Amino acid sequence: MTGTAAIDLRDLIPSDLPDGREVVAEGLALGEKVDIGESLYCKEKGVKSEREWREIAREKGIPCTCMNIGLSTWDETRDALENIYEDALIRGVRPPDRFNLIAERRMGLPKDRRADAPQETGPCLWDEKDWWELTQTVPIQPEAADNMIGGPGSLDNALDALKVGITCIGVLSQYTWRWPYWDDETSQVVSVVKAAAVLASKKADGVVFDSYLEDGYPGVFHDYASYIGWAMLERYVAEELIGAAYANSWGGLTQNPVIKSAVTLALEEVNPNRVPISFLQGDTIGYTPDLDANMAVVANDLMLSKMTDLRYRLGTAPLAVPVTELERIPDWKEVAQVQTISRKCEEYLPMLQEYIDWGKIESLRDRLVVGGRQFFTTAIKTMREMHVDVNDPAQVLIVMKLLGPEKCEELFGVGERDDNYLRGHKPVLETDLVRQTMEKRAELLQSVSKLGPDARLKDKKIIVASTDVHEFAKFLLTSTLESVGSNVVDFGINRDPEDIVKVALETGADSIVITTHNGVARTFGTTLIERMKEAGVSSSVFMGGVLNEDVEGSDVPVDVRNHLHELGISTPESLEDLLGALG
Ligand code: B12
Repeated sequence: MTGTAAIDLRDLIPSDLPDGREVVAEGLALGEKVDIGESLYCKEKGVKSEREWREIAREKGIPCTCMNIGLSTWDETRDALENIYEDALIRGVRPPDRFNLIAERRMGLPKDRRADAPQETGPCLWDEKDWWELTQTVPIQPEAADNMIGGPGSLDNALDALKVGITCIGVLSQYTWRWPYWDDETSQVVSVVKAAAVLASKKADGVVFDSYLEDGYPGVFHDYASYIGWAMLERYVAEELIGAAYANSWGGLTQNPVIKSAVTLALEEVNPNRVPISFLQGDTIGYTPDLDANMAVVANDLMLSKMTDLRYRLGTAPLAVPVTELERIPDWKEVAQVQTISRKCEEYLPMLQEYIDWGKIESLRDRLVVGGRQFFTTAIKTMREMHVDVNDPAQVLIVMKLLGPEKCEELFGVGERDDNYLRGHKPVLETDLVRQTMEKRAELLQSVSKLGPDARLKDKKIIVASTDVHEFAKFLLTSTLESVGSNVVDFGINRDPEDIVKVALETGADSIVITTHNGVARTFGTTLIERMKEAGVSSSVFMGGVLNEDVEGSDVPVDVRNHLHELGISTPESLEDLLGALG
């Protein structure tokens, strides 16, 4: 099934990787020199850190809420925060407790590399004033979230965040990402470990190192038991090897509220120090283009998350997802709208709480915990057997990253061995997004087979690539094209235009099919076509996914399909249309 027996994990370690323990020592020393600022929120609550407040809230049964926010610039994001705060006061609901700053991907690069890197959706923080305003604009506590810790610029961000009073900083799982034009794995992992050690030096002050699991390999795992095992591995590195307080957060890629409740409880079971789960992300995959119908998705998702939080005193903060999720980044009104729904749901909790059969949810939790522990134990044992130093945080992190999600699950995954499943095991509990994607794939393949064979597609050489981390659409694209006999070159995810042109030259591809989601469609398309012209590559180009980009004068990204058409790039409406166009 796997062929993984042939992999020697030790071989994955780059020869220039320094001893992770020394990197930790450097980070601890750096952290000692930093003074943590005071945020408006902590001041208002009379606490030193967000963690301290969460622990009080969980004791007293006070529900907390969270939101994601990241408009195209920091100024727009700051104004949105003010608007959301005022809107809550006007409506008479409690304002959100916290927000995740969804910063732009450039923030993951070292400071001196940010200005010249390709721009995507989301704000960048350019100077001290921007950072300061994060905690001083309104009393809503920020998490320095996306693109803060994980990339090669992690250390810069950890230091800046602490200084302004941010005491929950993530996102560990994002260390598995690749940043545009950055291929130095060693410096990236060193920056992450050092940043984590800075946070470790402030553990006694309540500073927490967060990880939103689905941003890393759990987002593409097939089994929820693997989620739990992966979280245990991250916790082992962050807490036992580096000494930080590790919290996780999760939930966006799960539609079924019962499953979400069980997985959350399983994560709490493997959280020995009871660091409060930072936030419970709302469902992002149950939405349709019908915005009214999406209201039901938000309400159902929030109800069970909130009930789980209060009953088990988790001290977490459920995050309500705006109903426009499918389409683009939300504006402030859309965030405020679901925030109001979230607070209203809290009134219903006491009415419903006692009618839930928690026994069923707990038995699902228990199965996941057993599976997760087995995943973790197998991973550590296998690394040890292959002479990976499991006491070195840099080695463990880099080995897990370079192994990749498929191999991780094939090697350490649990559940009965069964070659009918893609990862060689029957999952303990199949993940929602993988199940949805497999159903979609079956539908697609059936509808394509109805179209009948198209000789023009057979043996056609087609490159398929994703510009970013989103890979489910790429999986559907390759499956569909392979099913009609095309010769598919799967060029993977997080690709730069220059690399695609190189492969097009090497393979003599007839067509290039790009899937993109991060709001970079116009810039990516323009660069790709320019580089193709320079290299004399004449393959036809197709793009799909979320075809938008930030433009001056709009706080949310706008559709750029017309621009792509002017460049000569086709944007078929569906995968079936793509086949027609390719033919
Ligand atoms: C899953 C997901 C993630 C997962 C990805 C897991 C993985 N490894 O694949 C995680 C959590 C990691 C993630 C991260 C991010 N995400 Co995301 N994500 C989604 C989500 C929820 C679903 C996307 C998905 O996989 N759908 C399932 C697949 C099968 O469907 P699909 O992608 O829509 O593709 C279909 C069609 O679009 C079409 N299609 C797609 N590509 C192509 C190509 C061609 C040629 C054709 C013809 C058709 C076609 O065919 C598919 C089948 O119908 C969407 C919101 C949503 N509900 O759609 C946001 C979304 C795409 N993400 C978004 C963003 C911003 C991000 C981040 C940049 C956030 C951040 N700042 O950290 C990061 C990415 C960082 C990085 N390094 O790249 C935004 C994009 C916003 C925008 N451009 O306006 C969205 C829309 C959410 C939102 N509303 O803010 N994300």
